Parts: sequence; C-alpha cells; structure tokens
Amino acid sequence: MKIGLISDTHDNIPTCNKLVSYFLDKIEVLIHCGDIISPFMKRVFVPLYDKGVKMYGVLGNNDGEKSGLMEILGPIMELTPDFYELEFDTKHFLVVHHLPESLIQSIATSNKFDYIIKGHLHEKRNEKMGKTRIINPGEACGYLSGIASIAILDTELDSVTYFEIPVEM
Ligand SMILES: [Mn+2]
Repeated sequence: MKIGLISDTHDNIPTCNKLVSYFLDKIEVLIHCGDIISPFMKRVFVPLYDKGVKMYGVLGNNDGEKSGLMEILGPIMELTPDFYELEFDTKHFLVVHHLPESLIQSIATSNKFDYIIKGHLHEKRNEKMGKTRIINPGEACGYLSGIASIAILDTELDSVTYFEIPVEM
C-alpha cells in the first residue's frame, strides 16, 4: 500500500496544491503530521478526498484554531489534537506532530510500531531503529529551507520516496 506523508503545510496553498497534485493517483491514504494552520487549507485536500483517499491528521503546536480545523477540515480528514495509532497493511503506525527525541527512541526500541510518522522539525528523516522506521516527510511549506517536500511510503517494500519542489522565499 502506498501512503502519502505530508507535514507542516503552514498555509502555503500554492506550493501545497502542487504537492497534492503529485499525490493524486499515487496514494490510497494520506497522513498529515500537523501544523496545517488555517481551516481554509481544506481546499488543498479536496482533490484527494474526491479521489477517495482516506486522510488522517494530527494537530501541531502551531495549529491555533483547533475547533475550526476540526469543524471545517474534519469532514474530509480525520483529525486529532493528540496522536494516532493506526494500522495499514498489517503494519502498526504511530503518528505524532512532535515528541522529544529520547521518547521517540524509547518508543522505537519498544518494537511496538513498524512506523513512527512525525513532523515539526521541518527536516526530512528516514531512519530505522530496531524494527521501527522513523519518518519525517520534511516541510511542505518550504519556508525554512526553500525546499518543499513530501514523501510516499510503500508498506510492501518498506521504502520511502521523497518528492521536492523549490519554494520562492
Ligand atoms: Mn511547523
């Protein structure tokens, strides 16, 4: 199964529209790791919803209007202010916006999860620790690095492919 990973969209609608177009026809599930920011970001994700992509999102530290996000984006993307434990293709996922690195490592080495999907640091990461692969798709907004990135996880191959585009600063 191919799962789209996106994080830290930070209201960059033009860039996120391009990233979402890349996802179209490639993924069955989308995971958003938080810092969506405004409820009006919903329109970016409607094309995926229309294609039948099941979407899950965890809210981040910069997601201020939590009730608005839940109300407006909620009908097309399942949202939680905390974390998700999900299962796809018999693989166990922990989805968080952020946790201290020591806690990420404790969870990874507990071997409870096949994947920990996280955001927040605006940096790509793809690292296997014990049986757990820790993935950060990087920043979809591109505001810190000038490069907007997303990732596709193939659960069958246990492989992660990044897609990047430059962002005007
Ligand atoms: Mn962020």
